[in-house]
Amino acid sequence: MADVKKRALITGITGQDGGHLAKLLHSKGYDIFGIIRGQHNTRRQITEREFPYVTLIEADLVDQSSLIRAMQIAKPDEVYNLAAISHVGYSFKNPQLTSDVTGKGVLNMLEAVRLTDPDNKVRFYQASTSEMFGGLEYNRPEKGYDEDSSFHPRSPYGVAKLYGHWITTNYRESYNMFAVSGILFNHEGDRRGVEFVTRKITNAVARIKLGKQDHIELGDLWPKRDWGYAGDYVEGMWRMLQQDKPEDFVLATGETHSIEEFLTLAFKEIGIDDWKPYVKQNPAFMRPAEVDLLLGNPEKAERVLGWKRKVDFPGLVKLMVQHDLTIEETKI
Ligand code: NAP
Ligand code: G4F
Repeated sequence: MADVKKRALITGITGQDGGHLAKLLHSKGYDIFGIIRGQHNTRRQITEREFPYVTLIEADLVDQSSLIRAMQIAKPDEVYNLAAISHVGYSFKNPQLTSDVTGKGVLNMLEAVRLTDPDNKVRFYQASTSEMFGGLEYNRPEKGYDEDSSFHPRSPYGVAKLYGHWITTNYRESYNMFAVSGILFNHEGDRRGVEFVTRKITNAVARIKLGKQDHIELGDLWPKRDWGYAGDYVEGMWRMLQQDKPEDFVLATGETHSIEEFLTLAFKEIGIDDWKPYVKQNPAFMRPAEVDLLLGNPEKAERVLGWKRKVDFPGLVKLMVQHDLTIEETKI
């Protein structure tokens, strides 16, 4: 008998991780469904063009009836809940919306799964985040944050994600669902939005090299992040849903670097050793509360999932700068 194709439903298909995950699942032969929101979504056309094999379903994380409909259409084996208001700075300006989408939206999706899957056949992935840990001021693990570290979120985004994290655990324990959270540290790449600091830098560096821009304005440069490549991280998400039992996992590189270090490598890539004349600090990009340092311990994911990041920090910066140079060279 021929193998039956697996079916996956991805929320956040138009985002960075949604794109990487769609490619990965397509390479594994899945039938893929993606949730797209809004009647005038500017990313719809580009998504349809890039991923002709994805069936788009109109739905919104704040509208549970739309999520139930999406489940009925997709009939998925696996649900990847990647949709969120994901920008930490934005979440301070829109805290209630962030709470509704990034927090309560997870409950809406879990309920949609529970109501349409009485036999608990569906496997559910929740996109949790290292932002829930809050940084060294509150939490000082020796080898980096792991699955047992305590939480102390420092933004409306982090607080909303913590709700999503615990409600996923609660549905697993209450209803025996295969529902897991991946606690992912920062992951970047050529699909990263320009509103995030790494892509903002690599895009500006490319434009400076081509004479299209003369400086970049940034907020604080001292925070440190554990930065990996998004393409590596979606592989970890998929592996979490292939396990025999539902468990949460940290995905991280185990290294941490400051924004200054990122700037140094990015400018070196275009032959500039001293980036300081090209960078201005602007308080508009600073946050009311900052996470000083994030460092993850991926030991459990490496041991149980056999997952390991492939792209290292210099490789990530290079990949992003080179990609932006190519894009900017062909733009008018
Ligand atoms: P992203 O690029 O910002 O994508 C977010 C996605 O959510 C977009 O597709 C967006 O769709 C969708 N969305 C927003 N509001 C929605 C709503 N009300 N209903 C349905 N869809 C909605 O984020 P990402 O970097 O791919 O991250 C994926 C997930 O992982 C997010 O939950 C993020 O919080 C989490 N995470 C990310 C990282 C990281 O470093 N990237 C680390 C840890 C956790 P539109 O096109 O309509 O805006
Ligand atoms: O690139 P960021 O906006 O990412 P942040 O805040 O670490 O959040 C990302 O990673 C989380 C995982 O830890 C995800 F959950 C979340 O969804 C998102 O993907 O900022 C990184 C650092 C911060 O300390 C910020 O204050 O860069 C600092 N920064 C300095 N200047 C800036 C800027 N951040 C942005 N976005 N823009 C600036 O101009």
